[in-house]
Amino acid sequence: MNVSIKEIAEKFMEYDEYRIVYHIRPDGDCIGSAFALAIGLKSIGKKCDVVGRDEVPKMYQHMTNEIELDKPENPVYVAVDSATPHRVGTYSDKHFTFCIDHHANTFDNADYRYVEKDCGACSEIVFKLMKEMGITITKQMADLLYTALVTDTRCFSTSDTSIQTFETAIELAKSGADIKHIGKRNVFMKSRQRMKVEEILCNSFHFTCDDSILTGIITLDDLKTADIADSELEGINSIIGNVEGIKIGCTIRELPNGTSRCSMRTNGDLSANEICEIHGGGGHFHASCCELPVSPAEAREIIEKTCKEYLMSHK
Ligand SMILES: [Mn+2]
Repeated sequence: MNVSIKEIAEKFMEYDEYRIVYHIRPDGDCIGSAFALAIGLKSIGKKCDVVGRDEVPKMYQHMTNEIELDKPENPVYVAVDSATPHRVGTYSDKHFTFCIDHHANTFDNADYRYVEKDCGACSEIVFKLMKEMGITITKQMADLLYTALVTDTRCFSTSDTSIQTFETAIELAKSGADIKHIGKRNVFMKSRQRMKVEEILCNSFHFTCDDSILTGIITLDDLKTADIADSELEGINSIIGNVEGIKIGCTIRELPNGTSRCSMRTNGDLSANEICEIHGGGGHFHASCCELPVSPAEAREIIEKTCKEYLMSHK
């Protein structure tokens, strides 16, 4: 059931034990949102833990390791930043009482769902919810929420960045978020390994349709060559969408199970969400994903064909 922010805040207050679940292959937004909400709930006397199929990416562990969580015995489940039950991975068989998200959301069986489609980051909504519950935002919460905000909007540059995004940032800065360092450290600074894998990606570029469609590939072997883990690639899918003149860009990443995750970026009136829906995926208007059960090379052929057809039907 879809509810208002006020209603979901009221419902939140009714329970005492929570398990917050972040999505598979976690990013800064789901990690920052989940842990900020957890310490916020703890600050008003609730019992709470945070779980996910995959571990917290290394770059965020310095923020989350120090957080002491509870061991709730009979928690209600909360999904953050997860568009579908598939996104909560090994927890998808659980009953979810709450779902808080900013994607084209199909988490239909959650009891109480609050979604702001295409808002900059899920943390904007979590911030709103915490304020609505009367939680005082500490520096620790602000750092987590601000990290989520800048990583998902690539430092206020995605088309989902809005006035609300900036207003949230201001309030988080006032609550002590380390605005001098968090953006640079999490969005712009790159390791040598990261530079290498980006070079490999750029070398794999293939332009079609008068250079309006661009695809790139990162294989598991490429990760070995660059000596980098998949969990350290956050934001890499946005490179392709920033190539001048591109209408549709797709970064195809080989997954350990042999499938290919295709991250679509579009510009202007073209909807990445609509293109990904053709292959059972989804996400945001300009940034979306789908998974194809084939190799990256085969996925490239399929995706280029789909994009070409989509482009032709939207001229
Ligand atoms: Mn997000």
